[in-house]
Amino acid sequence: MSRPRKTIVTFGTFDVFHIGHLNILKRAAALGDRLIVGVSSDRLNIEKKGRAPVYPEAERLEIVLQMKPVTSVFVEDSLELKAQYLRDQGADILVMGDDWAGKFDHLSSVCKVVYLPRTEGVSTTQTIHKIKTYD
Ligand code: C2G
Repeated sequence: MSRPRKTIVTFGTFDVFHIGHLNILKRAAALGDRLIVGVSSDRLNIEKKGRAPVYPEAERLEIVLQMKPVTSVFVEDSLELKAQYLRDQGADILVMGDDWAGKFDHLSSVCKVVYLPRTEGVSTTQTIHKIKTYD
């Protein structure tokens, strides 16, 4: 009998896509057989961060979907629905960057929860600042 496929799920905004985003997708995918990414909605970003992302949700979903490590994407519209999203997607492992360390430990009743280290020295906020201050 063939081994059951292991499904990895991760979440993020992935605005102004950069190498830190790609690194976490690659490392997350390496933990299983397929990687499903919940891309946070514009609405959720406005609610949680007070502003819309630079790239609209439809474009962020398409960019993430076309990344080699990614099998499929869906819209994450609420941080509180994580358990439901994980069940719907058949997650075996939830992967989050370690900026979220400890925040999702309660979901270990649904699937395994793994935090991976962030890539140093790159972020969407820094990139936006860099572009703004170019003369
Ligand atoms: N990341 C990383 N290294 C960086 C920047 C980001 O590893 N230098 C990771 C983050 O830890 C996260 C993913 O890339 O796992 C996406 O980052 P963000 O777009 O900043 O995601 P965020 O807005 O924190 O997610 O349920 C979570 C929400 O969707 C929000």
